[in-house]
Amino acid sequence: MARKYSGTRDELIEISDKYNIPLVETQAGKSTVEATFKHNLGGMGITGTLAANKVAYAADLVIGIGTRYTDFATSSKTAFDFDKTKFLNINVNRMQAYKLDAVQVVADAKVTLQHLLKRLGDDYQTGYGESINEVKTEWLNERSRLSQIQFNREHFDPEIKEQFDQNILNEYADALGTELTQSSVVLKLNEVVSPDSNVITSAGSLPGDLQRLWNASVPNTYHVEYGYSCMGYEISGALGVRLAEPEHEVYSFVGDGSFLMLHSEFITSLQYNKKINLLLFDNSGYGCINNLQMGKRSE
Ligand SMILES: Cc1ncc(C[n+]2csc(CCOP(=O)(O)OP(=O)(O)O)c2C)c(N)n1
Repeated sequence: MARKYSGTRDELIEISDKYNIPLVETQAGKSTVEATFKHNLGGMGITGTLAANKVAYAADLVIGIGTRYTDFATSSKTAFDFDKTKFLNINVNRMQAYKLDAVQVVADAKVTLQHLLKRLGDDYQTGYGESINEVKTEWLNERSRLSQIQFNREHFDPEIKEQFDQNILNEYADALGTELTQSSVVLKLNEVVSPDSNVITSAGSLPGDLQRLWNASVPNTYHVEYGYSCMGYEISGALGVRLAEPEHEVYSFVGDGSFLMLHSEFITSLQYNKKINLLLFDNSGYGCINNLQMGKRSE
């Protein structure tokens, strides 16, 4: 599990390649290593990928690099098999290093990985064998299935079952004036947005969908505020990202709820001629909150 601030891309690739270790990503760590790297299995935890969660549960050792092990990343501590899994945490923050009763290394991630690489020698290999490639292929097939899902007005089978009947779904499509599913749109955008663009989001259903679906093929191009998951960060944050990296396009993924809550930096960006691209996903409500309510059988 990795985060990106100490610039560990090269060491992560080297250690993963040499010893056949799968890499999984937290929200803040996503895109430290490009998604195209063969052992990068993508997002970890409740909003993560099938592949990342499978290897995490199978692991006998998890090396947590810079991670805070938040509830999303650990699926509220159900993502690991605590009977067998041990943890080695590398973190500059001692409190975070203590988590999950780990062996603690309070140090910079890059320097620690460089030491580990020297000390592990040339003989060691994990027992994952071909299974890393197999779970990655399985997940990429599932991802491609999600990209193909098309709404239909007769017998649509939604991913979240038994909540809306066909009449309600049709009404919803009519009210919104679209039949596109959010995951298919995210995946299409991943094909057409130039890979060196920065993508940014923070609240609602989009951070989860992006952590699972977005494949960043250029390192450090994924910027998601999921510490507080603060609605309204999407547009103000996009302007900040544009100011910090003016040579790259920035695409802000924003839900209609977040957009209504705070969009004034949209005007600032126009005033100062700092271009940001807004992708507004209008599902006419607080979709993720509605989802939680339905999950608890609330009307
Ligand atoms: C400032 C703030 N207030 C409240 C919340 C709690 N909250 C999280 S997501 C959400 C609804 C987001 O709705 P929308 O932006 O339309 O996204 P959707 O879930 O529909 O994708 C709310 C109220 C929050 N994260 N931040």
